[in-house]
Amino acid sequence: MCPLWLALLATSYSGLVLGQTYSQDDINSGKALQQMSKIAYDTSMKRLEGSTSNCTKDTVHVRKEWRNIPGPERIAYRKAVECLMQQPNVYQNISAGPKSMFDSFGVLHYYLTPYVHNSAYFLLFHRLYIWTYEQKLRNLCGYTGSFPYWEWGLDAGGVEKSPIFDGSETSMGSNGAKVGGGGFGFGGSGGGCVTTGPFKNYTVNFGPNTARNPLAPNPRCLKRDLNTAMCATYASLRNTTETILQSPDVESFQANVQGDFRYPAARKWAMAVHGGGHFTIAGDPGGDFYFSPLEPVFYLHHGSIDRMYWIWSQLDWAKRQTMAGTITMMNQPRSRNGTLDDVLDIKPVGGSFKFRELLDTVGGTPFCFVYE
Ligand SMILES: *[C@@H]1O[C@H](CO)[C@@H](O)[C@H](O)[C@H]1NC(C)=O
Ligand SMILES: *[C@@H]1O[C@H](CO)[C@@H](O)[C@H](O)[C@H]1NC(C)=O
Ligand SMILES: *[C@@H]1O[C@H](CO)[C@@H](O)[C@H](O)[C@H]1NC(C)=O
Ligand SMILES: *[C@@H]1O[C@H](CO)[C@@H](O)[C@H](O)[C@H]1NC(C)=O
Ligand SMILES: *[C@@H]1O[C@H](CO)[C@@H](O)[C@H](O)[C@H]1NC(C)=O
Ligand SMILES: [Cu+2]
Repeated sequence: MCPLWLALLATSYSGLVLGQTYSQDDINSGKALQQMSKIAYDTSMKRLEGSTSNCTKDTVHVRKEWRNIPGPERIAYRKAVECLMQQPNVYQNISAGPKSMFDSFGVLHYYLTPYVHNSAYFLLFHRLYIWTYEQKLRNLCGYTGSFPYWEWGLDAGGVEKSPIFDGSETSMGSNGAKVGGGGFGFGGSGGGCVTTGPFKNYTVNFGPNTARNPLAPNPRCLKRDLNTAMCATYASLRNTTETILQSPDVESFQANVQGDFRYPAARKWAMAVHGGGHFTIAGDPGGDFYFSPLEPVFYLHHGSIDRMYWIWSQLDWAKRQTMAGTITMMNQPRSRNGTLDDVLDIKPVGGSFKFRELLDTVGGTPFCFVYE
């Protein structure tokens, strides 16, 4: 005999999370996501009450959606990114292509791509990666505001109008100039160089991945090909919410987030929120699997992936501190399973940590942040 609540817990169909049910309307509108985010926030804060580290309720950083950050703070964030583009590159002896600390993050991602996508390390690597970037903005460039994320679903009605891409002073720059016939999948509305506002003058220094020497100098403009259909079809509020609700364990969660076709249940997500967000920006280097971090909005996009992971894990924190999968992309070449005792070393860009240390965003070693 199985008590009803246990049966409910064991069921993982849409709309039900730990006994909480959400209507389809609340899922589609983002209300359910907001409520789950609140539960996650409260769960993390509660853990901080017993904190023995220097991460406390007073020191914890709250990451925010771009449009919930005041204009002057968004400008300060963008200026800090421009500052990072002026700081010294830490891979000085590999090639003349990379020129700045901002570029160093692109080099690191290029090196690690075959191990940190569709593998055991995807979620925790990207968590450490964007956090390290945040630390550089703070420590090298004096940024003191909130670290932003991009809730894609808020732009499903028109990415060009997004406060992230509207080309205003408080945005991250505009769409690319309209060019004919380009675009991935449905075809975007730009495709050329960013025309207005921040990052209009940013020079992408190396790449693409298809170049004979991808790290060699190749100065060019930043191109974007904003794609509202991509956003609405794969990264809607409903997609984000149901991905969280329909993933009972980390293996299915990471498969659903990435649309990993090795998993039959993950196939319906197709491009999924991860690819959906990337290809909503698209262009060059935004659409480049290896060099997408040279697109400044990459970090807002992966902020949202990390927020999803944070919400998902807080919803059943006791059971969701696990790792699944092998240590190569799509298990090619075949490799062993990853473990939480594996070490993630991102020197010289950042530090070296056991994956286990990266599970808790309020653990204090190294992380101390939550999302709202
Ligand atoms: C906590 O302490 C460590 C080392 O003692 C330091 O690196 C880190 O920045 C501190 N974190 C916070 C949130 O103060
Ligand atoms: C670059 O320098 C680093 C640190 O000095 C060294 O570990 C690495 O082997 C060098 N790489 C090349 C290609 O020379
Ligand atoms: C880009 O550079 C030009 C020439 O230096 C300058 O006039 C313009 O203000 C810059 N635009 C932006 C958005 O920074
Ligand atoms: C993703 O969201 C869109 C818009 O709400 C919806 O049409 C689509 O069916 C969703 N995808 C999946 C796999 O549920
Ligand atoms: C690797 O993990 C899978 C499940 O994720 C498991 O079935 C398999 O036994 C593990 N392999 C080893 C060698 O532990
Ligand atoms: Cu990546």
